[in-house]
Amino acid sequence: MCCRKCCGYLPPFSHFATNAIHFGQEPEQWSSWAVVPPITLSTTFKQEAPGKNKGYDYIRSGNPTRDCLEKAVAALDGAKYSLAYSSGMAAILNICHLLKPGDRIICTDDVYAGEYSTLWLQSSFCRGSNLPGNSLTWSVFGFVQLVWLESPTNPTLKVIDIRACAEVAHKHGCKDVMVAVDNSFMSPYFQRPLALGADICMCSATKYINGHCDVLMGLVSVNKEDLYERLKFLQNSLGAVPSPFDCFLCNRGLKTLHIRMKLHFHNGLAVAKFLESHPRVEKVIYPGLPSHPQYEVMKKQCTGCPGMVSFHIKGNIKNASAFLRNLKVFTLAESLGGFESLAEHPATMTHASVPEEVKKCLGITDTLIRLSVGLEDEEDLLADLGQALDNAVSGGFPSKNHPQLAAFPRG
Ligand code: P1T
Repeated sequence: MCCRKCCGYLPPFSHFATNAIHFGQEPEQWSSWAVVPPITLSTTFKQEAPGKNKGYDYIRSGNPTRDCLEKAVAALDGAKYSLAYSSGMAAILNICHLLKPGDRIICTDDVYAGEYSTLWLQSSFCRGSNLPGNSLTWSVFGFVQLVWLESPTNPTLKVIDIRACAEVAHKHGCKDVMVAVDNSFMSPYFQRPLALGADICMCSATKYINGHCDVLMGLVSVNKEDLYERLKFLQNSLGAVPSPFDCFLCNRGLKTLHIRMKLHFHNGLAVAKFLESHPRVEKVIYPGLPSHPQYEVMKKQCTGCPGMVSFHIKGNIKNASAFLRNLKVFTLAESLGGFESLAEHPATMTHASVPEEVKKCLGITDTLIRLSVGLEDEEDLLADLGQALDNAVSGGFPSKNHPQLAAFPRG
């Protein structure tokens, strides 16, 4: 595997896009001087003598295509090290393996359902947006080894004050407490958790980082050498590593992250404002709107907002369902962060496995709809939402002629 000392890489550039495009991608590292990093499919690498290799020995331990991606991601996260995994969930499981039996995790209550089920066995969940100001929570910090934050939360988009949480955790927590932030919704373009005091930045690269809904991947960035060494050992020994082809695709997606995020923000804000002024919408949740309860925290710790907009439609589950079935530009599907607009119903889709009483407490009701606003033209997105809202509340049903909608029975 690469020792990171032998390659003569330049230090990171001072601006985001230049790092995304160039850092770790130097053509001189390949014998061909290829400008686009090649996909190295070989699972094994010839050794000069037993134990003497050119930086790589076996694909699970290290791979040149994965190395290129990890270097660029580290530069974007403002980290010394980054590690890639076969999914966001695999990245989370690797982080959990840093713990010993009996160690405790404290976790924000509103997280992606997969994380909810992975972490709940050993976690205390608490209201994330209250964490720093809650004296009861401060005493809880004294018993935890891992503080798990997701900001904004999925799907109700609560914003957590990362710096305040990290300060409290490091002051009141155990000696080796680790603060980890799931940065999947923001991407490093809008939020850098390590600079805000977190120890671990985790991302489902399946979302904005890859951005094309064609790769499943997780990423973890850290600055502390010992944490990196432990995670590197686990990455290899647990073996949940991405394929070279997926690394190539994700690295390609990364090159346009800055442009995509700007347009996601533009379209997300336009959609949020449109919904907020629409008579058939009960409530809009978008951290980039002044009406969001943690708008000030958002402005303090982020440089923008992604295309994630949640809202409550007026009425009941029938109206939510009719709205979703009437959409033509937005596709009714799980996941987020791709170039195409998606819409979903968290209560029955992404968060269906969360217990009913927890969903109720978090506000994941039958009328909650989550949008991942993509990169299409703003006018088409607003027109689509407008017609679907009209049809949803008047009880209208989709035209059978539309191919996407024909798949859904009238119910
Ligand atoms: O799907 P995967 O790459 O394993 O990532 C899991 C994950 C982790 N963290 C957050 C905040 C997530 O939203 C996810 C996956 N979420 C969805 C698939 C979804 O539709 O919400």
